[in-house]
Amino acid sequence: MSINSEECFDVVIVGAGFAGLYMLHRLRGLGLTARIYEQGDDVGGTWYWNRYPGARCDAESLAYSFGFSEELEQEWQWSERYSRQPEILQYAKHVAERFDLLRDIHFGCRVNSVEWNEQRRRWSVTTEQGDRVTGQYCIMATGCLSVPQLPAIEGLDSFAGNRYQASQWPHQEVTFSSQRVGIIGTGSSAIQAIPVIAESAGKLTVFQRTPNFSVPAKNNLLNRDWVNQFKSNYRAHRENHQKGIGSGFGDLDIEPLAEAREPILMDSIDSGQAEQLLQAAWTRGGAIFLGAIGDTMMNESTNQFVQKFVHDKIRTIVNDPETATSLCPGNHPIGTRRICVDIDYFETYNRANVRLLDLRKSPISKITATGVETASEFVELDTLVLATGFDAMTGALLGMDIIGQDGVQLRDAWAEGPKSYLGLSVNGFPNLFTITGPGSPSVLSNMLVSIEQHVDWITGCITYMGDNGFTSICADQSAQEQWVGHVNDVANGTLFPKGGSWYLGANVKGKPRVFMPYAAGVGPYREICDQIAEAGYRGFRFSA
Ligand code: N01
Repeated sequence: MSINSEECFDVVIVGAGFAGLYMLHRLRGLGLTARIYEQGDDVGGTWYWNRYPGARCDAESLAYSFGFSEELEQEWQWSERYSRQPEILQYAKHVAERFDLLRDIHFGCRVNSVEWNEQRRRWSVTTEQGDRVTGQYCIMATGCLSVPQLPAIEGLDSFAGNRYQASQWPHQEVTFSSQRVGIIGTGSSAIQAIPVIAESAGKLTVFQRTPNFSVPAKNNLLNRDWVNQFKSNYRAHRENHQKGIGSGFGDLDIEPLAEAREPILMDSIDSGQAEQLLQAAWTRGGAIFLGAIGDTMMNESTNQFVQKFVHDKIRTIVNDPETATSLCPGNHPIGTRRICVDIDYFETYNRANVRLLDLRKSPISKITATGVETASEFVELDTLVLATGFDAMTGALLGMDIIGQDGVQLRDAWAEGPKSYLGLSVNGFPNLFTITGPGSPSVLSNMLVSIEQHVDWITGCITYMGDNGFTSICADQSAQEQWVGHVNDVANGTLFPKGGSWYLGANVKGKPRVFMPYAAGVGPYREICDQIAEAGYRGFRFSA
């Protein structure tokens, strides 16, 4: 264990996922010194940890990639429409090497304390491994879905077979052949893993508490001519992802959405046209299905129309009517929980070796050494997979001691839920920035689009401070309150709060129920951030 006595940096970054990597690159461009601390043993963040079978991105490869370097975007070749986890991890490594970032990253180091020193106007950052450094700025690039959530089920630890967690998957190969496998959870992770595990497992039992809406990815190998054509117009596509109506997931390239400047609302079309739009989006594949009818997330009756469309699809795909009924979500409007994007998920239930166990009819009572006991039966298992989600958005931040002005802990400041200005800065925590923090579009958007926007904004802000002789910046209390109020108002104007999802902290016992992301979309959010910067960073206080 090496103890460095107070190395000083301009900036200390926590996390070497895409946010941390791009942030470091931009800070280098400003001539600043920076150190990244990363808990994992390599770059990649979420793509380093989430190695479960079938893990891949639910945004399209050419949209889920960096746009800051034209050379990078031209030279890197994605192989599939939705990239697999190993390819995305390879891309993260390539970015780190190409921009010579590795020399400023300390791996295997978990930051446990970040404390503001008012006299020195610097952050002291300490790691569990004994490093202690200071930075004028501290930037949290800790990811929104990086703290796994284990189910509170009696006897979980007594299971004597193989136990895997989707978000902490082993680095060595895991095989399922001829085994009796059980999986708990039916969120995005499980919906990707189930079809792949089913291919080799002897028998797969899916323990489903809440069915989820999922749309087909329609994945394919990318055609080089199509890619070249797309890349020849990359700037226009990027602009569309950053400012368009689809939250950055890709181009709304179905008729007549491609030409529409405004979303097409249900009121402006008849039900036959609405069906056609949904069918076109379903056939096209991907999460932009939710954008096919523009008021799906705002209007209850539109949402019900879209729900019924998906229910009908499930009933058409799944042969067994009882299983199909169990798979039809009924307790939340579509899109209010993160929509899943799948490859043959519903089709998998037609396999003879796959069985859905509906926990709403027969809840899990306990886990024993040999399997899972429900109210109606005991399921013997060789292998148990947990795909039970994350303590999202605030988990990683509140897992550290972040101590701001007057010794206030972030976890106390956020006791009633996260409060920030723009999801970037917190009152009482000067020179601390959060990339894709609560209060910004983050998890509702293509994360790469949001990461680049935040990093660019922070870079602009630090440049402005240097140019004007400022040494510290802090969000103003009243600006923060107004922003939090605005984030809540926007959420309350949508159906999101009805989802009871991790967006609201509803999956973590005792977590305040606050809708955390900003739901107005990446385009409007970017405009607000830019206007605030142009107005001399309105709502922030600077000190010389
Ligand atoms: O987690 P989740 P996830 N007994 O929270 C169930 C992103 N992501 O890891 O809903 C039984 O969605 C729980 O049931 P319920 C994406 O943003 C992206 O799958 O609480 N079940 C639910 O079914 C996504 O939304 C990608 O009733 C229990 C499941 O576990 C986010 O990560 C891929 C239980 C958790 O689902 C999280 O997805 C993967 C219990 N005690 C993930 N406790 C891509 O980009 C929990 N559950 C592709």
